[in-house]
Amino acid sequence: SEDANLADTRPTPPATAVDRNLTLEIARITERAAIAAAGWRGKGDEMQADKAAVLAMHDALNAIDIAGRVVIGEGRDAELLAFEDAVGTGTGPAIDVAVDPLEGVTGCAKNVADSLSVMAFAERDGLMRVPDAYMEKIAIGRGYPQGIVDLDQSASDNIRALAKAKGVAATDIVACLLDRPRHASLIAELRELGVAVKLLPDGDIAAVIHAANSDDTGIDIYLGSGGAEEGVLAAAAMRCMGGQMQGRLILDTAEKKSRARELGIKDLAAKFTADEMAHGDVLFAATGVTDGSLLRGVKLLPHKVVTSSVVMRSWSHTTRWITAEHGRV
Ligand code: VTB
Ligand code: MG
Ligand code: MG
Repeated sequence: SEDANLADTRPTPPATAVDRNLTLEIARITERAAIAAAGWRGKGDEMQADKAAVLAMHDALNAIDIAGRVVIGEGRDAELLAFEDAVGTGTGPAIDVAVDPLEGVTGCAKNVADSLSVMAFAERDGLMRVPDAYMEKIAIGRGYPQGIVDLDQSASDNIRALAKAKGVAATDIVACLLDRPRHASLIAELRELGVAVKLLPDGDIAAVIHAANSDDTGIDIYLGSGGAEEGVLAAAAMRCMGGQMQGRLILDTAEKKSRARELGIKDLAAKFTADEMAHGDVLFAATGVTDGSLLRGVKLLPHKVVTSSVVMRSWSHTTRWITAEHGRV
């Protein structure tokens, strides 16, 4: 029978939905930032690489017709793309913007895998505001009963539940997490169960996307803590892909707690679903800076520059992989 979704018999999106043509604009922006950062690959200078990406993203973003507002940005005191900054030309739809112009600055400076330029667009008030803190995260792909993994369960219980739902042994599960000393006991617990632990030097937005695409990547679950802002960006991607994700802020200082309250977070110990972190219609885009497991890095050739990007939209659940050739004139 004909797939209703492919036959395009879907209802018209609500008026509040993000203009779908912005999917090309958002990809253009991450392309620009990635190209700018590419010149800094392997130069050992994280700051300059990040600065180049921020500037390029800022300029590209300000050229498009949106009344944008930075919700996830470069911090409160940043010169460019700071929290609450107005972005875009100011005419056009009201859009809340999340940016990480160079996600994985270390990977870029060292010219190793998975440095990306990342951005999300949402309807006004569609993105959660978070303090500069870590977030405990868990993510799996679609097709599982709601709530089979949960941050309130032990890692072992989560793995057992996932393995059972997949109809495999816990030893067949591949779990991915950031390679950090703070994860030592979590890693030990997973290895005790015989889980295949995949340790990443950096980049947990890509890791969450991998967990959502487990058929392709072989990664069944993402676990552990990483940046809270990366958590919101990953939630935007997850909304487009349709898996399950939870995040819980790690507010281990009085300052982080009071900042969270200032940002309107009432229950400081709350777990947030992907939908709570990024709601309504959202767009997500990433362009590879260095060659990685998610995307090819920018190719700087004499006559052209080649970029590889992914752009997704939650309303339609579309994922587009875009290879772009930018002619050098
Ligand atoms: C996290 C993670 C990011 O950097 O922010 C991490 O979310 C920093 O963690 O994806 P540490 O403070 O433990 O180094 C990334 O891996 C890359 O920006
Ligand atoms: Mg950044
Ligand atoms: Mg980052």
